Amino acid sequence: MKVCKLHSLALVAGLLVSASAMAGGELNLYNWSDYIPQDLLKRFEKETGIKVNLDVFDSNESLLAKLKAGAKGYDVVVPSDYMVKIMRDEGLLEKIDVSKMPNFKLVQAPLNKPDFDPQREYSAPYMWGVTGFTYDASRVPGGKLDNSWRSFFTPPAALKGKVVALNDVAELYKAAAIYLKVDQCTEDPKQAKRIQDLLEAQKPMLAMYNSDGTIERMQAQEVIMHQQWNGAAYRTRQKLKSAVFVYPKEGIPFWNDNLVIPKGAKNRDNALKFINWMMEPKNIAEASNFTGYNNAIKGSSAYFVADLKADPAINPTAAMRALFVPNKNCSAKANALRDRVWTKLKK
Ligand code: SPD
Repeated sequence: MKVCKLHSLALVAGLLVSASAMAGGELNLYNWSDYIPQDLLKRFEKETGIKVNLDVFDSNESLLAKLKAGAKGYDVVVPSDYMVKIMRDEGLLEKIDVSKMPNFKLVQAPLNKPDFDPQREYSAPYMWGVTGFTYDASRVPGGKLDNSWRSFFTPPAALKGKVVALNDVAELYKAAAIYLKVDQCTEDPKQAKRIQDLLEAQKPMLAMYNSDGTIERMQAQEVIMHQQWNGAAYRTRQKLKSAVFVYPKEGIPFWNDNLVIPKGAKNRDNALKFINWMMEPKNIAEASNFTGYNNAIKGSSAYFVADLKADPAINPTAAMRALFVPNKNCSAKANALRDRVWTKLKK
């Protein structure tokens, strides 16, 4: 009887919660996997009465393909820098004048006026970070690898089948281009062929191409080396103390991800509310503490946990910054060369 009473109380409470969540309507968020904490979304729901539905993707290209195929259900999606421009040019985004939002004053330079959206008409900053690779020092010959893309593209023979590359054409092609000192937007078929040859030669060393589950795969010691984003590397190191994240000396891919509203989103007002809410220092800091990446919001670092504050990728030195290679929007010719390399590689 007591159990029954408690049960019905819980049911009533549950109904009340979902009724109040429904009162503010819904928000359909399409984000990278493992890229926002559930607790933060719960707090947004509690504070606004807006129910959040989360769906996930694993690359900018799959996000683009989904939207181009006509997916209509999303209110906020999270493309990287170059992809904001592509989506904008393809007419896939709502103009939302982020620079006029109340919290925009907190966005720090240079991400208040990025090349891909200089007036911040379409996008708000989410996380920023870099791409390198992590290895397990306890399992590589000699306990140390050179801090060069060479270690990743031509790993020691002992690592055969224990290396993973991101399943991301933009990331892998760009890293190879940096290593070979080729422009990431090369229009020269000979240079693209050099990239192709490098990636084809690396392929037999790989266990797979996969951008999801990188942290778990490393922590479980299923593999020894993984191309990774710095936040994933930070989280890997929390459980695998022998994990070392490499900032390659030839150049460090730099990116930033953004919140945008796809054209025709049904819950536009809720999406605008969410985007402005995410620019609150405390809120975006909670996302940083979970993901392990920095963000562009002034005052948020005061809420960072100590480990995150101490991470070199969060406060890069001038020497590290000098090695950052931001994403570029390449010509159609360059993209066609790159896509041909990828299609051949994945056959
Ligand atoms: N877990 C997803 C993390 C996404 C990090 N940003 C991706 C940038 C791609 N260039």
